[in-house]
Amino acid sequence: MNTTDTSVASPAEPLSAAAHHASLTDYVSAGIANSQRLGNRGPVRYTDDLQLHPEILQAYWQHGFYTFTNVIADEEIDALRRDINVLLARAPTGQHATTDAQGRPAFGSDFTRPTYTFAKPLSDPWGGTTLLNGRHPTKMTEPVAASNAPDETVYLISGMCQSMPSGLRLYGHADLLSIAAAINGEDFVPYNDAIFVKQAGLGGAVSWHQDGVTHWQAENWDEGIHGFNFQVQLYTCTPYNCLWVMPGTHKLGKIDITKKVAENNGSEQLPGAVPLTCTPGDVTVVNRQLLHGSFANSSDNTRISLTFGFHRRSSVLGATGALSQSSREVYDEQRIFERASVIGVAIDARAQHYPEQRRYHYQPLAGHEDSLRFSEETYARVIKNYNLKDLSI
Ligand SMILES: O=C(O)CCC(=O)C(=O)O
Repeated sequence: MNTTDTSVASPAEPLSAAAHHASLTDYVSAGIANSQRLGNRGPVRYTDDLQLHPEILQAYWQHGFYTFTNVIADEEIDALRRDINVLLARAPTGQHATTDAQGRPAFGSDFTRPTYTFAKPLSDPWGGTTLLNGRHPTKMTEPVAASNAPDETVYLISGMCQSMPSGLRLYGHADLLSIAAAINGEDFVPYNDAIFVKQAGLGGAVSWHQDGVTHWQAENWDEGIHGFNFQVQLYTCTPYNCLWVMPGTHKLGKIDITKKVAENNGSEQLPGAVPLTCTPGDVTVVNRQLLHGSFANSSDNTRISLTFGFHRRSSVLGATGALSQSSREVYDEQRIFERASVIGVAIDARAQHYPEQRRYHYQPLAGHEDSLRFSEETYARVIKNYNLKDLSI
């Protein structure tokens, strides 16, 4: 993409990618200044008895997010990138295609839930629609992609634990699971996962939203009731391609996003937001009630974010399905056990691959370790199609 053409389009004509990129300049400067004021980022730190350091927890609960630096080692990032590259090379050529760019049968036909979700380049496929419980009420700017851009581009990849050996191992990472326990309690439970693929000059926007959809009116509502999402970053996240968050909004209840944008003269550049800039191997934690979103990636840098979340058990037990899950589903003990068993197999897959690393002991599966050793048998029984049992709220 040519980023030197910064001519600004008139409101009537669609924005070029270059003009879109240029239109973010002042917002990016303000966001960086906001971010430097907060400074809630740093390495994972523990107390002597291996509890996540209380200063980190305090910062997370105050602002609703935290950036952990240098969590995933370079070698593991390389393995994740290799697996993602295979998935991208073997992706169907479009949402309804069955072959990849080389004419081979596309990856994913073994799984019930589609592996790939496509979007038009630089579009905002969810904004202003009723998709995903209508939680993205406004639409981000959709700049015009380069004339040689494909009609559709991979927007999301689902099921990282079944489609990427490195993805399953990542799911059992001891630091990440320790953080999940510190935030949601030792009996925490999984939510879902999705890989956001924001290719340079092509990646779509994710309009401003809060993730949670079920517990806003709950009697016991509080700032942690909808859990959080990790994002493991495989590439550098710049203010132009990264996720933006609005600090502290996880405490405000359900926000009227349409009103907020209207009060900002209709501009999606909401004041006060912070860009979650990262280097490869950094991991962000974002509360699912925090207002967040990302702009179309009109920059020259690709972002790939492995996104997976965890909940408090009490938020999920007895709840009914939402988002990707049908409202007829009830999250009972058995359902939670089956979905949580993915964590058990992931911990063992990681231990087999990295025997020198600390192995996380997941309290809800204590005593089940032998039946959850990573093997062909547990892949077929626990991992394959595990995402049909996601615990979305
Ligand atoms: O990474 C992005 O751009 C969007 C992520 C997001 O909206 C989410 O994790 O809920």
